[in-house]
Amino acid sequence: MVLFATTNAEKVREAQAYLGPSVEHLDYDYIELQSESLSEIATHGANEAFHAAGGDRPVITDDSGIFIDDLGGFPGPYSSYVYHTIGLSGILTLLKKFDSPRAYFRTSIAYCSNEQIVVFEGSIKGTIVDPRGNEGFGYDPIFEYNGKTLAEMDILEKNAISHRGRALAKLASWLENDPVEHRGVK
Ligand code: ITT
Repeated sequence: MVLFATTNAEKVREAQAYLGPSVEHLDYDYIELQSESLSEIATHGANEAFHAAGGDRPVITDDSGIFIDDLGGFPGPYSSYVYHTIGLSGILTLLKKFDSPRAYFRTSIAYCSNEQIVVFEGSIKGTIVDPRGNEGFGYDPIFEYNGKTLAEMDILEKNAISHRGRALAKLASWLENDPVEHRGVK
């Protein structure tokens, strides 16, 4: 059993689609470190959430961001703030003069137990387009990969190619090879 500390239930759905029901949602809002590194933010959050949850069950956190090349990587680690302020339409306005702006998503998943903290990363390159699709969440409608936005993919399709799916794949294979502590997680 692994606790997934996040305020975002959609992330948990994606992790459960990958790792199964042994991933349990811990609705916990950890203090986000002011950092440009997703991995540092996730690690700090995992450590905090692990102790807040009692310190007897492994905890994962996921810090993700979208990095737009023409905007120098903005919003990157500030993706949540930007999503809740200017939103998708604000991003599209900023990108008006650019033709097929390229971007990538990145996820850092931090796993914290009483023995260790390990980070797993994944990324995906794509293009920013006008919104399409009703699946997914966040920036999915404006992020196109291979002709489809992430919001035009079901959860399994998205997991197969996404930043989070790639990080989850690394976590899954690490859990499979890891001893005692995690047996039964996957
Ligand atoms: P927690 O920090 O509580 O886990 P959050 O939603 O704030 O939840 P992030 O800071 O990692 O998570 O997310 C930054 C922003 O990027 C936020 O607006 C998300 O909706 C968005 N986002 C994260 N993963 C995404 C994905 O797979 N597809 C589209 N948008 C995503």
